[in-house]
Amino acid sequence: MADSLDRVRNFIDPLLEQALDLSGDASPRLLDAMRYALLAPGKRLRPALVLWASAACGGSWEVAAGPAIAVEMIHAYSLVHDDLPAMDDDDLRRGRPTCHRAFDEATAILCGDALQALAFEVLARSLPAGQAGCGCGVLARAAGAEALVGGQSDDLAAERGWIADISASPATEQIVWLERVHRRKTGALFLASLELGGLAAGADRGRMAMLAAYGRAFGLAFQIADDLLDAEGDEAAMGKRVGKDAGRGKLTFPTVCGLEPSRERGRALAEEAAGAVAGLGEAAAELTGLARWIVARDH
Ligand code: GRG
Repeated sequence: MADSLDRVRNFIDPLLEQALDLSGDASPRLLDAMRYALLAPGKRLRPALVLWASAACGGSWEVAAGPAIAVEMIHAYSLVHDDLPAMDDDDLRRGRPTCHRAFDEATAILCGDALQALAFEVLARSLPAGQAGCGCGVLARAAGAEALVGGQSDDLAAERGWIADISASPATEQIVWLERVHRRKTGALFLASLELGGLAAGADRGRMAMLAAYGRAFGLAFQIADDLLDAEGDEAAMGKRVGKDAGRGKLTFPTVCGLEPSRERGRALAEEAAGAVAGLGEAAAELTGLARWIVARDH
């Protein structure tokens, strides 16, 4: 899987760089921050999902490239804003100082704003008009109040005591709450990656349904693995602070369900994701491999 992800990175990173080749009207400091955040060494999971979903439905990487870039821009913006002092207040991301540490807080806010807007500009011009409109709708929904931003807002509300203390509820209710937050905060952008890949390939309804079922299971598997890595992972390998969740008494899958049951659930979800795209045959081999890798990774 490492080689496959390297191939995606080698394909997508020059295109991300090109997409930041903006006119002289863009502020130089803002542009530097956008480059810093977007080109930082991430795993490029979301572009990989767009490209591999498209390929699994007979599409080409070239046609799916615009949506793949757009999703990574939304992801990069969300990380920059999540790291801000008003949110998670982190100083390390992707092995480097966070954007507001490397630049300043105002520039980091503007950098996120500009990456978000650019994502839609890139997506709008990368596909034929009908598909582009549909793609912008898919991405906007995944990035908005009902998904990424809404999930983040509920997560903060629980952490800061703005809503009733969830940790006082029975474990079954805590799990429902956790899944609802993460389906929106983390899962929605993964699901949108699968949908955009299918859209770029002109996939029929049956294939779109397979990709969506994969995306839903993958998103939750990813989050459980991310929680486990925060509990047990290595800071150098992760390129970000670990142990933050426990330090803040934050509700996570391992704290509610325990380490081993969480690991088992992650593995079961990875198999569910693999099973969802089994009907696409060998063309979905990368998607299957990624689902299994995501719960076995160390970063
Ligand atoms: C601030 C609007 C707004 C949303 C924030 C994405 C997010 C919502 C918060 C990020 C906090 C976090 C660490 C969530 C866990 C899941 C996650 C998105 C991890 C990072 O994704 P990876 O592992 O990162 O794909 P790389 O750096 O490899 O791209």
